[in-house]
Amino acid sequence: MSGSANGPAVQPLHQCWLYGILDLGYCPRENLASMTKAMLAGGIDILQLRAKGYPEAEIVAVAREIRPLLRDAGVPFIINDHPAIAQEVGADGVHVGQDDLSLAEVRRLFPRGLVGRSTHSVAQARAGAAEGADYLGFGPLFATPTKPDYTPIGLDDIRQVHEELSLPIFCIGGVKAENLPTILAAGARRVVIVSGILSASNPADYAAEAKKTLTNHSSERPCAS
Ligand code: TZP
Ligand code: MG
Repeated sequence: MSGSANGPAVQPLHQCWLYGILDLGYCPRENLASMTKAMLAGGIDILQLRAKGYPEAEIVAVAREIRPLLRDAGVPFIINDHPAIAQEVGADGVHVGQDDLSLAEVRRLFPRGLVGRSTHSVAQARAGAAEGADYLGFGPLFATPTKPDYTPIGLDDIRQVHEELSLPIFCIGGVKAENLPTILAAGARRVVIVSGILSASNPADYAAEAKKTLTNHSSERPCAS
């Protein structure tokens, strides 16, 4: 655990393998707290609130509802797209895409937390690392209804991006418990799973299965980043 600008210790990024996203497109408002608890019970290491198209006041309300659950679990809480909301609710980090603010602008609005950047190519990943992101998303590996307008990049660049860059990289897009071994064999170390967990009949069990695969893999390769 490491200290956070916003209170008690949270798990450091280098110990985060399974990144869960609480995407409001998959989870009705009344189930958000129970879904968060299920994700935590399943062992997710870091959680993002993604609320595309929601009014800012609603995102703040949801963030305030789930914030204590994550703090109690020592799991970093990331807000998608909105550094000012991350600052307002005392989140541990913010995640931005290629078309969002520059890292400098994000850090001006949200000075002390983690900043993640979505990347869709090796060149974008290099740029994200160079501009000082704390971690990267890399994908979508496969076509996914969660982010339908993006061309999948496949598995071929995963090894290269990990060889070149030393910050934590979370592979994303169509990652499921079932294809995780293939993705890890292609060089991935960390992943984001959205619909796989949120649409599972038992989200906690689903996350736990993925987490087990990830931790077994990382313990077999302890020196890799
Ligand atoms: N960024 C790239 S792919 C993606 C995001 C947010 C969605 C991944 O969702 P899923 O359901 O795990 O494919
Ligand atoms: Mg964005």
